[in-house]
Amino acid sequence: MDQLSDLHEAILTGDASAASEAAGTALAAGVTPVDIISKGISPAMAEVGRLFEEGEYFVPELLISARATKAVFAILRPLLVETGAKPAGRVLLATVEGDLHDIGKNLVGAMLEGAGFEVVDLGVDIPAPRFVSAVRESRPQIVGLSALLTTTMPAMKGTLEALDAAGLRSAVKVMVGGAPVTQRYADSIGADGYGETASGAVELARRLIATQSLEASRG
Ligand code: B12
Repeated sequence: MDQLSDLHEAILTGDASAASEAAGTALAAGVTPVDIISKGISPAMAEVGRLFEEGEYFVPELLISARATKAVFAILRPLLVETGAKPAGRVLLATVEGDLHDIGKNLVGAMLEGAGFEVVDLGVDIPAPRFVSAVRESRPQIVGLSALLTTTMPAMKGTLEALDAAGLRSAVKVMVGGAPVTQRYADSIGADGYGETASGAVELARRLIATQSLEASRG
């Protein structure tokens, strides 16, 4: 999409004001907030990740690119939530304990909001007991866990166990994601679903809500 090439460039160079301006221009040209996220921000951040892996980018570049995406989110968020329609469901979303990566999680949250879900974002480095208390408070249908480090993936299992021990496991569907996470890992820890991308997360959330309604109607 041509209107998004300036946004792509601005995120890659970490220019927050150029990114905001490019997002504004794209919106004025009729590009939807959801397309700005899925076709603009998401591939740009994937590219930033690739450049980092290849040793072309270092931590400062990553951080300024992340800051540029946050500036765009600040513009998009009110547009994503202003539909006023009945929410498609409530999702409690967070990065697990020990892990500070939030770019992917934020993209997932923004895409879910764009698809009409209500998102309760707990943030990063969230220990299992916080998930338990937040599930009690917010009563979500879905809990979404993000992990970007192989060392923090076990915290996903720990969170599932804590929900189970608190008697809450059957009250929620749990979906997991993040670069090192796989369907196989999700299955091995007993998660209800795995999403590889932010748009995949939306499909998955819809499917999990449908399964949950079906289970509820069967008693
Ligand atoms: C950006 C980044 C950082 C930034 C994070 C900034 C931020 N605010 O998030 C900073 C510089 C802070 C950082 C720090 C560290 N990082 Co880092 N980081 C990355 C990097 C380059 C990109 C991650 C990213 O944002 N990708 C873009 C997003 C869009 O993709 P994503 O997160 O995968 O999310 C998508 C999907 O996975 C999915 N998804 C994500 N979450 C969820 C959740 C659900 C429910 C669902 C359904 C889907 C889903 O949807 C998203 C959108 O499509 C990766 C390398 C890489 N290519 O992944 C390394 C990487 C993850 N980091 C790594 C490391 C080692 C670290 C540090 C330990 C470095 C250090 N020595 O200090 C610290 C750890 C800090 C901590 N405790 O967490 C390693 C992990 C290695 C491993 N095997 O565990 C990687 C792989 C780099 C590498 N090759 O060495 N990092």
